[in-house]
Amino acid sequence: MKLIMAVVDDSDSSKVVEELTKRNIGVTRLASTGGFLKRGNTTLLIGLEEERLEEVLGLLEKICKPRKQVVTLFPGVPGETFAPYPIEVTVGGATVFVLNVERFEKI
Ligand code: 2BA
Repeated sequence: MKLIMAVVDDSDSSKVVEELTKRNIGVTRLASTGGFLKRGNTTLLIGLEEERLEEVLGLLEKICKPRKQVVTLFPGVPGETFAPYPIEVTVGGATVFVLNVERFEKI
């Protein structure tokens, strides 16, 4: 068994959860915050049989399209001036970790 941890954009998460649920694949949605942009994103925990790994990775790739966006950063270092500045970053896409599951129980 495998566990996928996927960090996705909030705006893509509902579609991913809907597709996984349709396919009878269990998923847990966690509210998370990116360290760089310091804004909300979604972390999905997806436990699945290894045979379905590629199917789910393909689904994430199809739904979570990377796109460019200009965001305004607010530097928060004490003692420095707090001049907000815009930068272009890639959002969307999915940051995916695939872990081996040693044991899986539903008790
Ligand atoms: P954030 O840390 O908020 O990063 C959002 C996006 O900002 C990143 O997208 C990247 O395009 C850009 N970015 C990040 N650090 C940067 C920097 N130092 N300079 C310029 N641009 C930078 P992704 O790389 O697709 O990451 C999306 C989210 O996935 C991240 O949100 C974070 O929550 C998570 N993530 C990415 N890499 C990770 C890792 N190695 N471990 C755990 N979580 C990770």
